[in-house]
Amino acid sequence: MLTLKFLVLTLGFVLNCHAQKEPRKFPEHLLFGTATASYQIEGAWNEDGKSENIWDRIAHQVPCPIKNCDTGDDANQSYRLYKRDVEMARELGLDFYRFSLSWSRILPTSFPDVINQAGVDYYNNLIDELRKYNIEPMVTIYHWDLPQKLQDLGGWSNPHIVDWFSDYSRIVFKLFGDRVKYWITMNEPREVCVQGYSDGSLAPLLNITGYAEYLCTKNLLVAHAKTYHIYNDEFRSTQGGTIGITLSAKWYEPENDDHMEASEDHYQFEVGQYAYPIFSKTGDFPPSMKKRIAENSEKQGFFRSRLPEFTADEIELVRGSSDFLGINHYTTLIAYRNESVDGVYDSPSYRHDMGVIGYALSDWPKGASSWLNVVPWGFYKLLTKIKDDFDNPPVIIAENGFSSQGGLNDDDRIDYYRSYLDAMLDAMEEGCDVRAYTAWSLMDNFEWLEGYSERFGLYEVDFKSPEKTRTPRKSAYIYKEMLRTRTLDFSYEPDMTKPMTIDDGL
Ligand code: GBE
Repeated sequence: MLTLKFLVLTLGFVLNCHAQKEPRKFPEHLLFGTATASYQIEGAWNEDGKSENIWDRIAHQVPCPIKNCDTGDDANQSYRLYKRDVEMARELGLDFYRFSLSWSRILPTSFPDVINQAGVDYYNNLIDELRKYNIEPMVTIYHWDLPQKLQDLGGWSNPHIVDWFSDYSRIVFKLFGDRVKYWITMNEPREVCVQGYSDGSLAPLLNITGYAEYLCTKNLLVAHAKTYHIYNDEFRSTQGGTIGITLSAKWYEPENDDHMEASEDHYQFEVGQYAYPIFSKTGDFPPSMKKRIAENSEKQGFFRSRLPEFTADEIELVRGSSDFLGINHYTTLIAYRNESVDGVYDSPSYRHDMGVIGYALSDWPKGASSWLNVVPWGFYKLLTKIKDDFDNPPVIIAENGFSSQGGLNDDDRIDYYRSYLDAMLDAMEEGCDVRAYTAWSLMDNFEWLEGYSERFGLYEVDFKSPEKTRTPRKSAYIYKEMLRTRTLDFSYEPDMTKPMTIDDGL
């Protein structure tokens, strides 16, 4: 079943793992960071005037939907311990640190009428602490923690969210934009819309598949675009930053030549539904996606496509509304065309509209997360496709990383980072315009419905200890050396008996 090309790639990967590879230099201009997100690390869920968001709501639901009934109530307590977080960023020698803002901490009513000074102080302190040590803040405005009140009003399925979100954005530009030069409007809209509204695997845990995720997608894109233009028109000339969106993007390798179209459809339903409107000349959803959903809708008796249309004004607004394309990439699957993914043709469903199933090969190494297959050549293929499809946009790798069950000797995570960075360098040699690379994550944190059971950190966190003690893993030592030397060295072995040092001279 496998194509020759595929065999050669697989073989190449296996050989790469075992032969001792020569060190490779990273280009001078490539920036390195790590990432976290507000709900996953801050804790302090109801302190100092913060109001309830959709993750607080589901975390407190009975029976609990989250593994081991974990919650983000305390998480890493970064609300209190942010100085330790910045200290770790210094230990690693990061160029930037990516974190997100909690909407309900800054605007407890969800709206601009009340600004919670304690919440603003927290982010000011974090930003100032980073800048004191020459670490650039990279700020995600929305990483999944919608105020519960807005969810009660329909959340991302209500078109009024365009105003709600852009009002919130204008406030954070005003508050923090004098010191923040990298803005990401949204983290992974596909996960917000599909996992949140259609397959019930992220808050708000809705299952309205084939319908709600498309409303969400459209509103979210327009909200993103309006925010981009607010930045452009009101802040860019004085603040001089850069602003974009971050998409999740797996690679889907066709099972064989018969499944090329399936692989393409999957890419369009995952990445294209956002990237195409923003980065192609059309300003609209990918043609193949529009066609598949329209045809299914008609067959099912709808009077119009379940995928809403953009107005001419919205197309103008969305087209070109990103300075860079943020990519969160972790994994690869094999794409297989199956027109009846859910076993039902007749009822509306995102997966049925897409008509593709993905599966992993049994010999692929895996992380602790069920979905995480280690396939570095998929990263290479994804990056070169993005370059070809969208006229080589500037790319920020906003997340890439590996999950384990814990432990300081994380050689599997080190292999992951080395092989994925190797693939990224291959893509850059092909001309892909990658400007920055971000490891997910600085430290273990609240992994959504998996609670604390899956660990992505360069630093291990002892969630039972009062100080949420953070300890560098072997991968932290490796990342530090990589950043210090700007070299991908496949054989460097750190001395973990030595504590991490701070070498920024400050
Ligand atoms: C990111 O999402 C998030 O931005 C970050 O917050 C999170 O902690 C990190 O990755 C690690 O997960 O049946 O294959 O669709 C797969 C990563 C669920 C992208 C989980 C959806 C990973 C895509 C279930 N995945 N996610 S299925």
